[in-house]
Amino acid sequence: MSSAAPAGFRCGYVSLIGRPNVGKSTILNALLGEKVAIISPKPQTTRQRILGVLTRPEAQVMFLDTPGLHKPEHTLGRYMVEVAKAAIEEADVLVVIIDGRAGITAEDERVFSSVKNALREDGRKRPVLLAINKVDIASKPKLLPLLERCAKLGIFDDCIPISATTGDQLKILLKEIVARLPEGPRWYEPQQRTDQTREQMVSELIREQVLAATRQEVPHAVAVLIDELEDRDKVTSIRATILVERDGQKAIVIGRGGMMLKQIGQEARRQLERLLGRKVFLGLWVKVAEGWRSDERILRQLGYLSGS
Ligand SMILES: Nc1nc2c(ncn2[C@@H]2O[C@H](COP(=O)(O)OP(=O)(O)OP(=O)(O)O)[C@@H](O)[C@H]2O)c(=O)[nH]1
Ligand SMILES: [Mg+2]
Repeated sequence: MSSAAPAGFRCGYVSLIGRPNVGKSTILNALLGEKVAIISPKPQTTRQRILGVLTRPEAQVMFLDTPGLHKPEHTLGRYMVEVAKAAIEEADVLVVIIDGRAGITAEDERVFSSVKNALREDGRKRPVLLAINKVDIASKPKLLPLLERCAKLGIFDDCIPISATTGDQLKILLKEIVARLPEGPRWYEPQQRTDQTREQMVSELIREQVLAATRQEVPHAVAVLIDELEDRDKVTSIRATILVERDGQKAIVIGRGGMMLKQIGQEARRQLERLLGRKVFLGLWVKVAEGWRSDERILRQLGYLSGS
């Protein structure tokens, strides 16, 4: 919804782009001061475009958090890369993110090329900022040469070292973003933070707990289907199915004597009660759906193919 804007008010889409695991979602949450995207130490955590709206007296920033750009190996991966590329096209300002501890990797270079190609193809010149994240764990002596190298690439209008975890320099990043937004009225009500449905956020919070509890190939093979989400008198009743791809993964997620699933459920319930502000009953089931990441029917059911 638009409204009469004060003179000089700015509003636009800002896409957060980068390879998996550089901290895009952590940056989004830190800038908003609220959790709208899930985070994990495993790559390819974000699978959808996630809108995060920040409204200030002088501007409304519509951040688009995106899946990490990578070489896809199945239909879900191809969808994720498409989503990220579409967000590049949609952006008024692009923020490319790298991991300051890792420096510029081959995967980052492919991200830079994708950004350059997208800008060349659509012929619209847009500001591109580089955020060098995780400076809290980066080697200080290597940071300055990295910064110089990034500035020399000729792709970025500005390169800003930040830490999403400590909040270091985030204000500066935000200021540089806002300064480059087009002028115009706001699109969302000031109190709106995201366009995700309650069901999507619930599903994501449960998946986050499965990611936190498992390792290696299991996190990639997990999806969460919400079977029931119902506000009762005093509690919200949630029943969800955790999909995995193989029997062995099901055994891992359930754990010995059901201990792992119990732990996932307890932590997820705590997070859900915080999100919903109500007491939650949470029932979790684990189901094998072989090859779901290439199964269009299931992907659609999970909301991963809608609009593509
Ligand atoms: N030390 C440190 N860790 C960070 C920082 N930002 C993010 N992380 C960690 O990096 C990991 C990945 O963060 P995410 O925000 O999930 O990364 P992402 O880029 O969204 O990853 P995908 O969704 O997989 O593309 C998590 O373990 C974060 O806690 C930072 O500034 N400092
Ligand atoms: Mg993410």
